[in-house]
Amino acid sequence: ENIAALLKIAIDQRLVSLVYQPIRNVVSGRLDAVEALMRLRMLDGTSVPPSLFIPIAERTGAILELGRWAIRTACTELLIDEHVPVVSVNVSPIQLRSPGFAASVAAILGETGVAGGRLALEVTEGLELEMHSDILRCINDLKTLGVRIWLDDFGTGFAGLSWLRLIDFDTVKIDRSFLHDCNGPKGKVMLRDIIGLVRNRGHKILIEGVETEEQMTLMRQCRIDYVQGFHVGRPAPAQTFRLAPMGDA
Ligand code: G
Ligand code: G
Ligand code: MN
Ligand code: NA
Repeated sequence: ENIAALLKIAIDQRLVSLVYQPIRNVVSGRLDAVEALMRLRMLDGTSVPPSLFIPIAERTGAILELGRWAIRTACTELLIDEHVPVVSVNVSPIQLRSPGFAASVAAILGETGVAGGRLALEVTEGLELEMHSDILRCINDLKTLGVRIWLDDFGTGFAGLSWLRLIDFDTVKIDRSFLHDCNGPKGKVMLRDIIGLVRNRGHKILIEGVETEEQMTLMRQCRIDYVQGFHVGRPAPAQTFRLAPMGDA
């Protein structure tokens, strides 16, 4: 279809870009990281949401080239600035399963001179019902480079718990639905149970979708490590974060 065709020319035609959303350390108050989010423009200027084009890119295989482009772009347009401590980039399980992915990340880090520890890759369980040994090997290779591995959208898929058993994630991002559904007492218990589960396994916890000061207070009470959401900041182009040291933003 027409998006599949668009994805083939998207990089050359500069139809894809990255925006970055800040991540705040709850204790220090500093912006310790930003998440890179891909944007796609059609030829007429209208934009296609990732929820629409990422699944198509995964189906056609275009995700492999787009994924390498995203990591290289995050390194060259943002991580070259020492003010930005860490950038996280979303990766699809298809990338982790593809031969040579870890080597391509090593090559990008080498070319750009960015230390591996400043790159985080967010992996989503997605539709993957089982953990392939290829994925585990790839993640181990990435960890050898110093790259951080985060689990994204925790609590929304089928396989989250088994992934947690198999992989030593640096940080687990708890899906925003748990925060947004926690107005009633049942929802709060559920959120606290999930926080306990993740914390007892020794992972740092990031809660997504923090939109209000009340939610921020709850995050402090729950001793959450990192927050992300409209209350901290909306996704914005790279130059927004390059103007000032991030701690002051
Ligand atoms: O910011 P936004 O609503 O547009 O992002 C929606 C979802 O699209 C994100 O949760 C993320 O999982 C996915 N996404 C955004 N950028 C990328 C990317 O570069 N690669 C992959 N695989 N997924 C992405
Ligand atoms: O990778 P991930 O699925 O986490 O993608 C983040 C998505 O969540 C982006 O599409 C972004 O626009 C969206 N988002 C970020 N902060 C908030 C927020 O505070 N509230 C809501 N509803 N969505 C958010
Ligand atoms: Mn993400
Ligand atoms: Na997420």
